[in-house]
Amino acid sequence: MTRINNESIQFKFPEDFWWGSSASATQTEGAADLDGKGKNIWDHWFEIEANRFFDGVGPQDTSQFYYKYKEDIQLMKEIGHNSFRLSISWSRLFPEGKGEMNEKAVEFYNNVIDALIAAEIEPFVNLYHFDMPLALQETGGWNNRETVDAYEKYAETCFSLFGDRVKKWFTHNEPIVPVEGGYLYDFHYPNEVNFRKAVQVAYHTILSSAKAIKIYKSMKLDGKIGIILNLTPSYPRSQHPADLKASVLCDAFFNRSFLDPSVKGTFPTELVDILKEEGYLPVIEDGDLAIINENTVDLLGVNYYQPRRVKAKDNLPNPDSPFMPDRYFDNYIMPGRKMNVYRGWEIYEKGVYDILINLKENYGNIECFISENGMGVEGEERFRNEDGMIEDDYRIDFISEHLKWVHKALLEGSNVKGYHLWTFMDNWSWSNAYKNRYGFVSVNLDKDNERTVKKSGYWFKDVAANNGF
Ligand code: BGP
Repeated sequence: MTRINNESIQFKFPEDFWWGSSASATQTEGAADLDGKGKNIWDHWFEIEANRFFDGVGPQDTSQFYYKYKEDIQLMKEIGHNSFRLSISWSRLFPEGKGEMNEKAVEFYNNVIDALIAAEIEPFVNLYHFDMPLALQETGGWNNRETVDAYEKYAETCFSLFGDRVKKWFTHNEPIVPVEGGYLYDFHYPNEVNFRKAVQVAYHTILSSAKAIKIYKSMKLDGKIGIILNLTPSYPRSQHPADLKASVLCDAFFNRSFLDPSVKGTFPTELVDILKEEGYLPVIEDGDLAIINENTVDLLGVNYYQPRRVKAKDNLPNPDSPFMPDRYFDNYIMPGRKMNVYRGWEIYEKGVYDILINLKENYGNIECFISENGMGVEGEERFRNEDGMIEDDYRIDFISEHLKWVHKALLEGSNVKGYHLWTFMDNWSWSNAYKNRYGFVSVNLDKDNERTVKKSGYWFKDVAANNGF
């Protein structure tokens, strides 16, 4: 690859910009039942309903980071990473979610963290990425307040084990997704449709985050703690008041529900009013709201894939149907929108800029970074050239078009500190398994998970080396 001539760099980022990628334990580690790891809800769901997973491939068949982490970290270094986000598997560290700790897990995460630091790649560590230990799910998961206590203990353990070396912590990744998937729309275990539980689960997750932040601060470790949220700007179909109202409520349900308590320590009034009026306020204990109010994040990870487009409802909701947020808005299919046809997600690059400017203007310009952004593509093998490299120019285009908007936000004063692609290497995804490939690095499932860097990986190496493109 040719090094970009410095003068030709049009989009220049700060020297200390974080360049890297993100991943999660369940999606990469493998060794799902090895070395004392307990089951989580994914191991369990696959056991009971393998047909819900693409090609019948479950979480034990991931890219085997557990065995190959050394090789992977070398590859990260090779393609210019100065930072990498991973998650700790709660059920690897505490096989039952609480109680006895698994020393093998401590050894594994120590090794990974040390190897990253030795390669000059800063570890960003997330505590929870959709992977509830099964034992805790069996007593209600996030719907049960005792899970918050177990999580506090788990978080504290991680801080004391690894907090001397890890300086960027995250309490949760996309906490609204398990709420939507597990309790509203049937794409995560336990596949319930129950708005009351959804609200309680969301509330307990927010509380757990604030409690973990409180513990972290009390330990006076040298580092920052944040949360990672999937923010989906809600664009109204038109400026008609009914469409505008639909977009405000959609935003309150799907963005501000977690963004406001995490950054401001308060809940959006629009949402609280609805929950009150409809009788769905969660059970809140004395003192909780003060904890949430006083323990907001230092740092916000923004996952951005696609916006939401909404319009006022065409029809009044059926009063007998289960209560759902969707009774306040309909999705709107915008004519001519650009799509990632493989994943069925809209591509709207400016969305990332709108998010960053919103954070600047309405959230105290909180320190943030793009913690996930990426393009899942099916059948990438057809782009492999004679030298064995996948020529994923569409991914280079996707990343650079988003980075241009990040750059514009930066110029306008956004406090954005980095960009992490989802994901480092092709990995297993929640029920889609290996259908869509996202990585800078391809993984050959038929050849002992052999890794080869894609064209985008080499391109990114230059971007990181030049702090721009
Ligand atoms: C985010 C998750 C990731 C990842 C990504 C891509 O929501 O944090 O874990 O999976 O989306 O989505 P998918 O794998 O469903 O295509």
